[in-house]
Parts: sequence; C-alpha cells; structure tokens
Amino acid sequence: MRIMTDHAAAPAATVSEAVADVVARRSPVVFGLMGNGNAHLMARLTGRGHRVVPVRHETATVAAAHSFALAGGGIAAATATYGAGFSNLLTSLAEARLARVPAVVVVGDAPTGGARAIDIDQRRAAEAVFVRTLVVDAANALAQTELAYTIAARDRVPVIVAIPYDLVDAPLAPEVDAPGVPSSGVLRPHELAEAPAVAHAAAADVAARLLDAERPLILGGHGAVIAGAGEALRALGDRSGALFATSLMAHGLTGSPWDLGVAGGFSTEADAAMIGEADLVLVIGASLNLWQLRYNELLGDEAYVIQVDTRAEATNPRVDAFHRADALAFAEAVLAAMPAESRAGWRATAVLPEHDHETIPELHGDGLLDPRAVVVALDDILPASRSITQDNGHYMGWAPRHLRAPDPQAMLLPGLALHCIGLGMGSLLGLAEAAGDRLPVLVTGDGGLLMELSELDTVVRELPSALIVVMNDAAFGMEVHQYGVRGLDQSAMRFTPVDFAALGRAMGARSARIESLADLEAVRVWLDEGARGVFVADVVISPDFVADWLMLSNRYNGVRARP
Ligand SMILES: Cc1ncc(C[n+]2csc(CCOP(=O)(O)OP(=O)(O)O)c2C)c(N)n1
Repeated sequence: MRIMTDHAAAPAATVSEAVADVVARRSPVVFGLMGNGNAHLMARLTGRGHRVVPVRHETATVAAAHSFALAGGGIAAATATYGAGFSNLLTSLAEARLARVPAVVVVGDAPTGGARAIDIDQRRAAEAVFVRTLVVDAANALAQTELAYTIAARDRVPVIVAIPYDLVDAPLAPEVDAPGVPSSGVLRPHELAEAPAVAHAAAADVAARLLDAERPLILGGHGAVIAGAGEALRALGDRSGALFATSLMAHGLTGSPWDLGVAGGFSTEADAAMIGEADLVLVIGASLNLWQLRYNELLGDEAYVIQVDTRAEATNPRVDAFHRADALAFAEAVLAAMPAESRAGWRATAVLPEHDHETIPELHGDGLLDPRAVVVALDDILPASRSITQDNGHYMGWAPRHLRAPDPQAMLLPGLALHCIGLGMGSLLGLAEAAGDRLPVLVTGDGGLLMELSELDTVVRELPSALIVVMNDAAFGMEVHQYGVRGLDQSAMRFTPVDFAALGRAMGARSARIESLADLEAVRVWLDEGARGVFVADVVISPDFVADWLMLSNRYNGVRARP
C-alpha cells in the first residue's frame, strides 16, 4: 500500500471539509471524479495531500474501492457528483453491495430546499440496490461520516454519504451527534448483521464427524476469507486429515498443498471427481450455489454435508446440518473440541490429480492461440509476488484454474455478484493501491476492456507498474458460445478486431501483440527490466475455442448446438 502523509490541514470550516477530513482519517485512498456536488470535498482532500486517484468514469470509483477492500487495504472512499455522477456509479455500487464489500461513497445530492429539474431521487435509487444513504448537514457532518464508516465496517456494505448541494460550502454549525448506529442497514431478506456465539455441542458434533469420516473435505468460501479463517481451517484439515476446496472468491484460502482448488463449474474433471468422493463435506462461508455445486453434480449422493454460515439458514437442500456462526469462531471451536494429535484421514490414501498442462495445445484449430496455453505460460513468467484481478467473460475460468496467487486477497474476481462486465480496470486501480510490492495484473476481455477503456488513462497515469492481459477474441465470446451456438444471429456478438497494443501505446503504455507463446517474450523482457509502467498484452485468442465449463453449463441448460 502506498501511504501518503497528509499535510497538516487547518480545522474544517465547512460541511465538505468536515466530511473530507473524516474520509482522510479513515480511508488511505479515495477514488473520485469531480463535479459540482463534490468539488469542494475533492479539493480539500488533494489540497491536504491525501492520496486521491482521479478516474475517468464513475463506475471505477466504487469498483476500485471494492477491490482495495478485498485486497486487504481497508475501507476506501469513492466520490462522485450528484445526478449523472451518482447514476454512473450505480452498477459498481450494486456489485459491491451484493458482494458484501465495505466502502464509503460520498456523493453530491439535491439541495435541502427541494429537488431541481436536474435531480433524481438518489435515496430511492440507492435503496433499490440495498444501500443506505446518510445525508449530512452543517451540524452533523463529522458524526454522520464517522457513522458511515462504522456501518460499512460492521455490516460489510457500501454506505453513501450525501452532501446536499446548498451545503457544499456551508459553514459548520456546532456539532450535534449523529443518531446511534442503527441495528441494521438496508438488509436483504437472508442477511443478518451478527452471528450468535458458537454452540459447544455443535462444534463437538462437527469435530466428531470430521474425525469419523473416511474422506473429509473442507470447502471454504468468501465468508471464511472475510472472517480471516484460512489458518484455522488449515489447522482443522491438518488435524483431521481432510482435503480442501474453495469457492471462486476464496481461491488459495488455506495455502495448503492438500487443496483441490476452486470447486464447481471451474474445477477440472479430475478435481471435481475427487471432490465427489468425499463422504463428509464441511462447507464454511460458501453459498453452495448451483455453479459451486457444478449443477448439483459435484458432491456424491452419500456425502454428509454440514454448512456453517452467518446467513439465517442453509442455502441448499443438500445440507444435512446447518450451524449459524462466524467462520473463524466456528473453526477454532471445532479445533478445540478435537484431540491434540493429528490423524492421516483421507490424506493417507489421497493422490491429488496432476494438472497435465502438456496436453494443452498452443494453437486452436483455427491457428489462433488457445487461451489456456497463454494462461499456463503466464503463470511461469509472472513473478510469484503477484496480485491478480479479472473481469468477467468466456475466458474467466482460466486464471482461477491456472494462475497461482499468494493468498485469496491476490485473486480478485469482481463482477461475479451482479454478473457484470466492465469492472476490471477499476478493480485494477484498487488492487494496485493495496498490493504493496506485488505486481498488479488484470486479465480482461476485449468487450469488458472497451467498456472501460477510458481508465487506461488513469492506470497509466497513476500506477507505477501493472500488466493488462487482454483475451482478445474480437467477440462477446460468452454470448457467441451461449447464444450463437443456439442459432441466434451473431451480428451483435462478433466485432472487427481492435488493436489493443496500438491503443496501449497511444495511451502511454508499453505493449505487444501476442499471437504465439514465443511473443510472450516481450512481457518477460518488460518484467526483467523492472516492470516499470503499464504493459498491455493484446493476446489474440481463438474465437472458436469453447471452454469446458461453458459446455457444462450449456449441457445443464439443455442448449443444443445449431449450425
Ligand atoms: C454490464 C454488462 N453488460 C452485458 C453483460 C452480458 N455479457 C456477459 S459476458 C459478455 C461478453 C464479454 O466479452 P469479452 O469481455 O470480450 O469476453 P469474452 O466473453 O469474449 O471472453 C457480455 C456482453 C454483462 N454481463 N454485464
């Protein structure tokens, strides 16, 4: 994380200055785009030397704050003006909210005297994406902004701080306290703020079942990442001889050599088959959605499934026993209920599948690159100290499967909650601020990148080092392989190829067009020379190659290929 030392600032005299000063104290970095509603706020922040990353589209403000938090940086602030600035950030706000990621989002708002012709009902728009708005005034600006941070941290949600337009430059009045912390934010039906204490009997029962099982498996999810339960789960697995698997959002959760990787649609056949052999599955902080369960094909019929989660109830009928608890507290309680000596358990006989990269060809039948071969090659080239983020699209299974990451905070997959493309560049900005010495890497598609191409300017301007890998199939590959394959007209799915290497150079990045694995030498040279500045690798992949996981999904959805 780059820490900036703020200049000493005179005490806040206005509403915007008061909000800015709380933001500067609580957020190491602010991602913003200026307009009438937040000009005073942003100028106060930049004026006092606080780290502000000015972006080119408001989507990137919350997307960056989202990834900053997930990468371990803390709660970042995002800021935009009222009306158009606010509506531009709704998509990334919705994603952060659905993904349960904390952020404080400071926006302009209609004046206190009433809405003008240009105003929209921002509070209702925010409520529609389950986000709470705190409106500040001259007497509560400090307290309300502090409250926003308290709620964001406690409920793991983005919270909006709205500054009415007539108050942006209003002098502060004697401060009155903001109302106390409300018992809940704008919660969705299955969400509850706090989990109860762990019941000893439940922990003892799970401990006994883990030790009785022949082939125990621990499947950790994002809830376990949030709770910081990785080490405790690793200890639990080591004690009980269990194997591990994770959800997509918990990639590398335990760091154990006994990890079968991401469970579900992105598993290899061999890993999925092994997961299917487990006779006891302890699911901790994972939602067991259809994709995670590989369309209900992942777990064996005989497996006993225990789910531990902060949600109100089990999220899948496959669950035999449900315990509502915090992942870390529960893992520690189960560990405490076990004898001190470890047993070999499943590890005595388990042989983890080797990933046979040799069988992946460099080129697909059309003579263009096989995306899997590129990702496997990149894994060798990239330094071990790396932080990866990825946009969404047809290519999205390869990075979680083939790229190693030092920990779950270094493999971010924004957009999964809302099923959204176009958040990758914003995510890269946030990831890079929190990544320290790790090389920030974005894997994106040509469609996703073109949606947020303007942020290439921000990335080049703001990041000392970053690699952007464009999986360029000159198509909305996801749509081609889901809908083109059904016989739908493809005119709005396939495009004239875009030269991202030229675009990168024009925007001030180094770049290369990658048409063979040998062309990756350009990336290697850039890395060897110190990875200075931004490198755009325009990887020309086959538009015809279809991912195994998409074929799985098509099979499940009854999609039949038509000419
Ligand atoms: C904001 C948004 N708009 C549209 C979609 C539908 N969509 C999902 S994947 C995709 C194609 C993405 O194309 P690209 O980034 O090139 O990746 P590819 O699928 O080709 O690998 C589209 C349009 C979406 N998920 N989100």
